[in-house]
Amino acid sequence: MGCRKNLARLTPAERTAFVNAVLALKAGGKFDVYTTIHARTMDPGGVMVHGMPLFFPWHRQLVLEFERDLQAIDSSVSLPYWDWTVANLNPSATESLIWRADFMGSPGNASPVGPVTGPFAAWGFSRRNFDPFQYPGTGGSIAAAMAQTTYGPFESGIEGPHGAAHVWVGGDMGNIMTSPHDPTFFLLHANVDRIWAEWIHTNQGTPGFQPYAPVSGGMAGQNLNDPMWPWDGSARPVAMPPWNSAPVIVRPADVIDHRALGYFYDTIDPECFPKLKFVDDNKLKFRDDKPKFADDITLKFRDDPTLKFRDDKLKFRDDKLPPADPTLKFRDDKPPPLETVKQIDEKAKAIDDPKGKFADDPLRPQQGPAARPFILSTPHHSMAWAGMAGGGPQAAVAEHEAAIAELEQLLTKMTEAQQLGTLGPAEAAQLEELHAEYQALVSQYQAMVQQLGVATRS
Ligand SMILES: [Cu+2]
Repeated sequence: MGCRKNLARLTPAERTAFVNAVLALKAGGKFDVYTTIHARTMDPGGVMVHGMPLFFPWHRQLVLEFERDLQAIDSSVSLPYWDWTVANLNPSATESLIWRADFMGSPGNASPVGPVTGPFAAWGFSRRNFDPFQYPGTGGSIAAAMAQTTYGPFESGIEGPHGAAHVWVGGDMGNIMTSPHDPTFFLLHANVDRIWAEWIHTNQGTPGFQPYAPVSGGMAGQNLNDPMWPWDGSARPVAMPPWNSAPVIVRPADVIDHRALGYFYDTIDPECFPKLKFVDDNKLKFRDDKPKFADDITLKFRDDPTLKFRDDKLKFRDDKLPPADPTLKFRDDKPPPLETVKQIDEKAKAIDDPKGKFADDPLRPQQGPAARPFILSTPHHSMAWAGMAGGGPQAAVAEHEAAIAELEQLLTKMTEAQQLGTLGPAEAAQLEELHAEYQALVSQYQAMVQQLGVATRS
């Protein structure tokens, strides 16, 4: 099981592990069998895997066997893929990430072809003397092929650009008889394989979609359930050790689902996506009541395709609006209306006064419970207002007004905390009590204002 990554995303350790496994496979004598199998498909009477439907499934099985051979050497290794439609340079564009001295090695170093330098220089294969900052391209052709919805046009639309990439690397890679000599073959074909996987991934929900064709009635050996040499139990046209001695039957139908084969691609498979959502999700809080940005780490959102920002529960509501009120409002609904208050206190400020204090304004001193704990006694307010308070009715009104304002701030903060899920059970119970207290206080206040003969709006 493993993720096949774009070679440009390999870590240095992954790059080294891959190269070392390939070198070990070569040293153990099992590498060159892949060149032999590939060349033997060109024998008279051999299985036709180029320019034919089998192109995708046959090469999928070949490349998978190669990857499994590498994993037998180092289980951490997965086959990288080479997207040859882009340059694959480092971020400063000073270095190729594929033709590195510690990866695929250099282009051919003499014209027309010659031995390459790098980990595989001693292998004796050749490459064209291409510019490592250039690349085969043909991305447009691939997009056109990906837009096809039937297998035939899709297959031929991809095989063409694939062949162009072979020829662009040149040397051994430019010839079907020799191309797997160069390990780049497997990176190129991992990309071909990814493209087939993505095409299936894109279309598999469409009724009638066929990830492979022909299903039946096609040329012998090319149908969905026809075994593919050398995984067909035969020695036709030649015996191909080790597969002819312990035959494993592999048909196109057996390799349609790459996920069932135990590998994944970093472009489409969730197994390859980063699991981390927030770099620091232990400390991270979305709160605005006490911003301390100087102490906070920089918030980073990783490019995680599974990341979702849900907002179906979070609501910014004035909790005193009717529940059905769909209009989002940030309002100070402190009763009574401003005109009424002004008759009592000329310094009262309008609702949208820019100098007004907001509970969460980081530039102003905290006015909420953290700075000035609110202490309220309902019995005191319920009995004290009618002339019993020291300053008479006017003072009682002012006292109520101050108490209501303070209680509103506290309620707002606690309600926000509740919506954020940071309110404890004891505080939640207190919130309930405070709501009741608030409503009682407002009723008293409104009755008081009416009894004092002050005009009010409805
Ligand atoms: Cu081939």
